[in-house]
Amino acid sequence: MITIPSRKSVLEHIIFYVTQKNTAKVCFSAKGVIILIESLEEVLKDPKEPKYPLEPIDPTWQEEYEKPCVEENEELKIKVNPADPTTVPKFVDPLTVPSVAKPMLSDKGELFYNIEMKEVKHKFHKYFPPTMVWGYNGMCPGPTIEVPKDVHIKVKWQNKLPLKHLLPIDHTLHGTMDTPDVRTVVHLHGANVEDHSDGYPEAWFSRDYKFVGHKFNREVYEYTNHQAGGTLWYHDHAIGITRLNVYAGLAGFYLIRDFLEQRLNLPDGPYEIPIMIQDKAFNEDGSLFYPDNATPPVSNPVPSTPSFFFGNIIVVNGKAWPYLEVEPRKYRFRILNASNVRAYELKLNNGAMFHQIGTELGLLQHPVHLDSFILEPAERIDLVIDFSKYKGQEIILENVAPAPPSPGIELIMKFKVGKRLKYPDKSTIPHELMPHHKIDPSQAAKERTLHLDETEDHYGRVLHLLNYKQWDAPVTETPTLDTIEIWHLVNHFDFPHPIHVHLVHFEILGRKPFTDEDFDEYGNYKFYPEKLTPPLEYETGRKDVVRTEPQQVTSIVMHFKEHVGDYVWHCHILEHEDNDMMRPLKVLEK
Ligand SMILES: [Cu+2]
Repeated sequence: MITIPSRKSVLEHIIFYVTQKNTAKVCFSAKGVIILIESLEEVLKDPKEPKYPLEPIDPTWQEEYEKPCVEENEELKIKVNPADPTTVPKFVDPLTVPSVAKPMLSDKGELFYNIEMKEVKHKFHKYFPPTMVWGYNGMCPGPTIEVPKDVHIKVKWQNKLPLKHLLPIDHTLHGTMDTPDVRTVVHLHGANVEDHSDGYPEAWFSRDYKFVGHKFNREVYEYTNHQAGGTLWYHDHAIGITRLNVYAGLAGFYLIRDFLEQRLNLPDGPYEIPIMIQDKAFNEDGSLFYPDNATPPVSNPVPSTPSFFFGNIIVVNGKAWPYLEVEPRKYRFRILNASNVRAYELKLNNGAMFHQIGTELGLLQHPVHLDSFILEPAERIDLVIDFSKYKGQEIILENVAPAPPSPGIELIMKFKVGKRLKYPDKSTIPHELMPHHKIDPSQAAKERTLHLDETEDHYGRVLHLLNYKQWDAPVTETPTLDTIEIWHLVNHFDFPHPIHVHLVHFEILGRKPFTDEDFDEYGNYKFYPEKLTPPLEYETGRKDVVRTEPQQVTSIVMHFKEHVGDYVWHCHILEHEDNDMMRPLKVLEK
């Protein structure tokens, strides 16, 4: 195994080389610049001209962008209480962009990543004391994994965490009674992947694999990346404690780059930035706060998981209410809501438009121009903002979602638009983005009516269920390989739940309020496509999470076309997923 060095003369951006059947090698940069080459030797002898040279074209750029923005203010530091968001100054930390994970290249030409989960101290805010968190490679968010479509990679996810959990464990939830408190398993959210590498909740492992769950089968996960380019993310999925592990920091981006995308001339390199939004809460000493009781509280058991927990501090890429200095040009942002519960409705405060180019799992056919959009937990959107008309202005990315209110929660981050360009902006937002073949719902082999409802558990707490069944009940969703299915998600609650199906990408057919009349004598939903309200314009592409509206049926269609085996589907409100809104999904052989 050798580590491929980055080479300054090709640009520090270049991270690794991919061998493709010895016919050609692909040089793939960390910043999205893909250069085809004949051999590694060729690159080393004759570096290609980089798209973004190290020296800026406009030398005056540096004066504007490299000045310090916020001076240390000792007086302010004393007044800041991390437990009280009203005392926390906004937009004092620059947005950080997670670094790109560096793989090793094996003798067989395979790309191999070794990623360790570690407990580290992290600064969420300039004036907060350091906070103990759990991070992949000790980073919050974890390092971004960038891979070209169809290039096979291997990842060894290693648990190097302490034996005691950072946060209160509820030992009454599924999978928590006879397992070590600190256990992890990594799910690559949005991946078309074999079941052995999907991160099944019961395939968990403790530190150094000392204890493993009954579904554990391997230390090294394999990802073929055989799917369209998209904005995936990896996060913890361990049974019964997913909400705690993700909240503690175990989440990161995974971007699949599509060669078809390169011809589009979208903003790239330093002008393409992933943005992970989370809400967190802190104690006065800067440690992470997570409640130890249910909503409403119970006297026994304690700790009890809450069924909702909203943080009161917005964290973007690991920084509380950061700012980003941008040039007056187009930028591409891939925005992920990695919060446990909170949904956001995002808007720019000066009325500027978002130009959506993609959903979770790929580019749209045509861009969609939006002035706001909702992101439920785990949803992603791929969009371009053009700052060229706003030279010298400050623009706030706002959250206009109505609930639940908290001081400052209406603010996400600030863009400070400079007056000068470092390089001319030659990027475009083409009208034709990516060809898209819709799944034909008339070809569905099966329809399933699946209810989202609640009951009460032994201790009088709310228990959330899918189709009236708990996690441990035998599998009921068993699609056959190479069939199309339509799922009707019937939300009986008075609030939305984001439903995520592993393995497949789906399309939203539409939604419809329901009454008893909508179901036949067997309880099956009577599906009339013409009666549906179509999906919102920003939901029309490939999805892996859908907002199921309260008191409505949300119909989705999907093709189980590549892998068989054990997967899951669940609510992505992590407090619900852990208790007990998750069900097995088993894809059967033809
Ligand atoms: Cu839910």
